[in-house]
Amino acid sequence: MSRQIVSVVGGKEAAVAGTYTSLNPARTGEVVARVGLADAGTFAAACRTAKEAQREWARVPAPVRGRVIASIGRLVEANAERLARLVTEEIGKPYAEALGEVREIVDTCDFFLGEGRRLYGQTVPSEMPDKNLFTFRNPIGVAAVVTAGNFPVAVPSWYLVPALLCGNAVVWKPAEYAAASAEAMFRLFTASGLPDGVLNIVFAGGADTFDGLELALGEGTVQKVGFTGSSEVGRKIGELAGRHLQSACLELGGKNPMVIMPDAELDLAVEGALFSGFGTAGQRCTSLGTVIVHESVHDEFVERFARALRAARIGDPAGDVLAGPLLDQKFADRYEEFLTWLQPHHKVVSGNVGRITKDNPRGDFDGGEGLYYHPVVVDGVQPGDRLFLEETFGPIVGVTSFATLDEAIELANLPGYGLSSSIYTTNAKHAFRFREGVSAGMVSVNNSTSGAEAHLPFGGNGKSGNGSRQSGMWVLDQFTRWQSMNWDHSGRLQKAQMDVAEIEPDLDFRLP
Ligand code: UN1
Repeated sequence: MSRQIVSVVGGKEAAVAGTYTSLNPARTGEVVARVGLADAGTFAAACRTAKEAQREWARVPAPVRGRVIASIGRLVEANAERLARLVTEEIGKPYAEALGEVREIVDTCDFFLGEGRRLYGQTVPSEMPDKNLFTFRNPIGVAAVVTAGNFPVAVPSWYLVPALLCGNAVVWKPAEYAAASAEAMFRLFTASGLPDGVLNIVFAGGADTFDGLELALGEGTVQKVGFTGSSEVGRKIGELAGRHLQSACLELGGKNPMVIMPDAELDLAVEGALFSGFGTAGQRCTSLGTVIVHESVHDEFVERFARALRAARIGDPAGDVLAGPLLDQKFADRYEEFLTWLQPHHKVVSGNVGRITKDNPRGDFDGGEGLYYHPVVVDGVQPGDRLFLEETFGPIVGVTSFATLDEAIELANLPGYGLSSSIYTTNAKHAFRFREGVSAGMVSVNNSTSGAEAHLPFGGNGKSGNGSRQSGMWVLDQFTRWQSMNWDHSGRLQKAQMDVAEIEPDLDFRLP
């Protein structure tokens, strides 16, 4: 029996203005959840409710809020298999990866439960006597968080956990096609004892969310917008937040390059390319976009890569497979469009292309009722190609070649994204030169483009984001604002820059 789920605002079910059916992409006849969608007014009302609840929450001592985060971590850990199974059922992510995704929530909680006892401010010396200076981290207020469904629980936790720990309230709008996974995570979070209204979940379509956000920003009930999704929508959200003088934390797309040097261990590189190109069916923000391989090892690499891919299993995500289906019909439709970018000078070295069906099977797998696609490796991609320049969310990887490392770095940066990148080399000089030159926020050496750990800064530059960083201590700057305090206990008005003692140097002094 499928679930019926609706938005929860202030601990109560919110009004429903429309419906959405979340399907299992591995068997599209199976309904995972029927979702009641809210309208823009409900979204704005949720932000008002959050604003009310935030006042009290901010007064809860940070170490106590840290204990709540600890409880969330325990609850998620105790429900890890159930939550991972639901993620697999709803978006088709292979179970082992789904379990890893759930682990990432626990890791995030582990990091931030201790932050409740730090959240350090500073004491700073004053330029005048009998005066003390301090800094405090204040919560920002309400964060409106809009997330994608490719990481339906881990990536939201990157926003929710630090936002709550820092004393903010949250209105979370997850992707409709991952609504059941999001709702399950919401229930685990609220089981921790979070007061009603501190965390609210609103299911809504994109246009209603945007209108609701505009209303809320106008009413002054939102102080931070968190968004994970496409560069196109990120641009609009950043613009909207900017008009209201609020900053957005944007985690957008990527065209993540992998450079393979002539001194690389090729089999290791093949393994990395396979996992980051085709894990989650190529639908991570960190998925591999283009392999930029040195001309001297190009042919050997392409041959080994194509061979490894042919041997890889695509199929039921509940089993031991490299990739399952695409996330949802809308991603399948978009992916079909990316396939039209293939041109005569491209060479598909992986076998068949397109949807896996009875007429276009992959070995003995005919895809059944699932949104399964052949994984594709395209050799001969050139810098002017759309396949080279634009994100192609789905199981397709381009290959191009280079002669010098400087040229490889230039190619790596050319598409103008800057989320993740990787280099395979056994020479430290190459690794550091690449790190310095590449525009990405994340650089892997002898590792794939995926696999960010939960306590390192994560975020992009250029078309991948506005420079904001999530995770670890760095995300605290997204969810707190620095306040400075000066306290003069001299009993007189000491004017900064004016009433400052001077010690006269003898600047004409020279050594004999
Ligand atoms: C994303 O796709 O939005 O590094 C994030 C990784 C994951 C996070 C991906 N830990 O692939």
